[in-house]
Amino acid sequence: MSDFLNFSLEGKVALVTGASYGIGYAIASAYAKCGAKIVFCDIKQEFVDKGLDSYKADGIDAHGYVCDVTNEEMVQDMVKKIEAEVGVIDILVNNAGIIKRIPMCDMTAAEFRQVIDVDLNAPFIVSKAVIPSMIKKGHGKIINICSMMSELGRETVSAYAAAKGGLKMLTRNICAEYGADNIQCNGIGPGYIATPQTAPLREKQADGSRHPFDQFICGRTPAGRWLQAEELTGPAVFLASDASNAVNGHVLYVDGGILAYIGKQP
Ligand code: NAP
Ligand code: GCO
Repeated sequence: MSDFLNFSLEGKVALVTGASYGIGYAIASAYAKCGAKIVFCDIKQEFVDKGLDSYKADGIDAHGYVCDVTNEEMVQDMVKKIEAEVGVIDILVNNAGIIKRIPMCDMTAAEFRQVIDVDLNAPFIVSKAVIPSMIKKGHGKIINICSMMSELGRETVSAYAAAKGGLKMLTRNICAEYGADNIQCNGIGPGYIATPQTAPLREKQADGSRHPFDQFICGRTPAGRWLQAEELTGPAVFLASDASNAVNGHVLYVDGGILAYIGKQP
């Protein structure tokens, strides 16, 4: 079969950062089902162990490493270990991320920097650690998990929007710098996904009613619902496979149509 229709990840080594659960876990699990060897990292051994148990329960033989992706020395050491113990990384998904929902004038500079550090500096650090071996190998795929906030602002997420907007441009710049080395760097821009990160936005109110933000987002999504992490996996497999070798510097929004929709009329 020609590469143009090759969606297989057979034999590829995929590193997904922050993939003990949530979106990263869904993407890594899908990659395993498509034949990839799965590697993931998390900050604490307890989360890595929990992640390994989850992958095992799903029949996936994953490799887990403790690594704070904002720490360049830890990242460089982790990549060296992965190359020695699993193999050269063919696919990197910069998924690890945090958010702080604080009105900008109430947010400290330290809080702002912490979000930028995980959501923007870390994708730079991890990409920089894996690109040299991808160049030697003659190919590589980097997928950055962007956001609706790569395109839109909203109250209380100034640091997150700044980071995710920057991540969109880092995606384009890696494309520009390393496209000639047969490295494709693209983004996935999820809409609103039901994960631990958005749980506070979906909590039932004291009177049992739906969270106002839950109602707001369902009104802004043409499908009228939150998306599931598993709905990101098809696009993630496409961008990790040879079928997307001519796609570079693109952010694929998997948002149920939010960016195309002004919102439900009253
Ligand atoms: P999540 O449930 O909060 O999971 C985030 C993961 O990142 C956790 O495993 C977390 O590990 C890990 N992590 C955080 N900081 C880290 C660090 N310094 N080093 C290593 N790992 C770290 O989030 P999610 O909803 O799955 O989101 C995953 C990605 O998608 C994020 O980049 C997020 O911004 C993005 N996104 C989410 C949505 C959504 O609606 N959920 C939409 C668009 C984009 P710990 O458990 O140890 O903290
Ligand atoms: C928020 C949400 C969003 C989602 C996602 C949307 O507080 O608005 O957490 O930021 O996480 O990034 O694409």
